[in-house]
Parts: sequence; structure tokens; C-alpha cells
Amino acid sequence: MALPKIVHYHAPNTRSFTIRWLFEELGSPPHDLKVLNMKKGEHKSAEFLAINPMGKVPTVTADGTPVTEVGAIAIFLADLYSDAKLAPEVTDPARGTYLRWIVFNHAAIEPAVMDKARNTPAGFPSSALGYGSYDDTVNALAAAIGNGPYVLGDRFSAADVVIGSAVRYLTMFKLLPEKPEFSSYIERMTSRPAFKSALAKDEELAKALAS
Ligand SMILES: N[C@@H](CCC(=O)N[C@@H](CS)C(=O)NCC(=O)O)C(=O)O
Repeated sequence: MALPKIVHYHAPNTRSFTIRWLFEELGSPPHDLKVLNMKKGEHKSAEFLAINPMGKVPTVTADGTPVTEVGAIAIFLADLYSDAKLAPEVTDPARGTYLRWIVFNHAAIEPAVMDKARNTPAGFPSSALGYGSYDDTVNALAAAIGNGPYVLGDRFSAADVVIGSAVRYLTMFKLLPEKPEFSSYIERMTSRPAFKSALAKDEELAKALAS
């Protein structure tokens, strides 16, 4: 079956970098990169809002059907380009762990750090929060990547691109505490050739948009 035509709506220095890095790890399969200039508000244009009403990147379309949210896009692309072997198959015992940590990024890490950063007043008991508490979330994350070298042990996967991007970005903004588990994982992730190549491309793009 022919693969769908993929378009990646992107802006540099955003969560969309995760998907740019993932494309590099997947061996750069053919796709269109559509850059949105956020300073010019292109992500809030009527044309783009018709694709993603949140007006956010990353957004990917597959034969015109939108896929949004970093985790969903990562799962989608890693399954689509399965030859790259960045996703355990559905029957693989590692599939559950793989999905678990990709979803944990959206379900626990992001809300926990954002609530803390914004000083959100405690309105609910922690048992009612999907992430429980900031400390529980951070400790669970550290335990998940602490033994490593990857989320799936010896096997690098798209889950590392999602978790690796989040840990790097949140550490840069001091939204995660300093922990050896985080610093060594960041070192492992950022030394990957695909990461370096994606970063160089994104930096070049950011410069071009700024000039
Ligand atoms: N839940 C979304 C979040 C995406 C998101 O918030 N992207 C930011 C950039 S990091 C954005 O597009 N912000 C533009 C805006 O909301 O105006 C995902 O995981 O993809």
C-alpha cells in the first residue's frame, strides 16, 4: 500500500523540534516541511486553524488528515515508517512500556511542571490529578530513564525522542530539578547524530526567520 503524503507544519524552537528530530531518526522519509512564522502569526491564520483549531505546532497531515499532539504524531510516524524499527510492534511485549512513557509526557510530565511553574493553586486533592504530585512525577520519570540507556532498556525508540526532548527542554528552562538521571540521559540523547542534524537545521531556520 502506498504511504500517505505527509506534511509537517513546523516552527523552530518549539515542541515541533521533537518531530523534526524524529524524522531524522527515521532516516528522513520524504515529507513536506511547512514552516509557520509565529512572529507573523501564521499559526493563527484561517488556513492553518482549519487544519488545527488550536493553532499549534507540531501538526502533521497524512493525505490531508491532521494528526496533532507530539505523542500521537510520534506514535503515528514511527508506526508508518516501521522499517526504521523505532516502534515495537503491537504484539511485542515492549509495546506497552513504549506507549506508557510517550503518553506519560502529556498526561503527567507537562501538567505537573506547568502547574508548578504557574503556581496553580491547589484546588483538587492530588489523588484527583492525573499526575498525582510533581515529586511523584519527577521520581517516576527519573526511574524510567535512570537505568537506561533508553526508555526500553537497550533499545532506542521513538519514546526516547519524545521523553528526551521533554527532559532536555524542561531542564533548559529549570522546570525539572537537577538529577544525574536527567543529565546523563540528555547527554546520551543530544550526542546522537540525528539529534545534532535536526538541531543544526532548526537553528539555521530560526536564523533565517529572524533576519
Ligand atoms: N499539546 C501540544 C502542545 C503544542 C504547543 O503548545 N505548541 C506550542 C509551541 S511549543 C505552540 O504552537 N504555541 C503557539 C500558540 O499556542 O500560540 C502538543 O503536544 O503538540
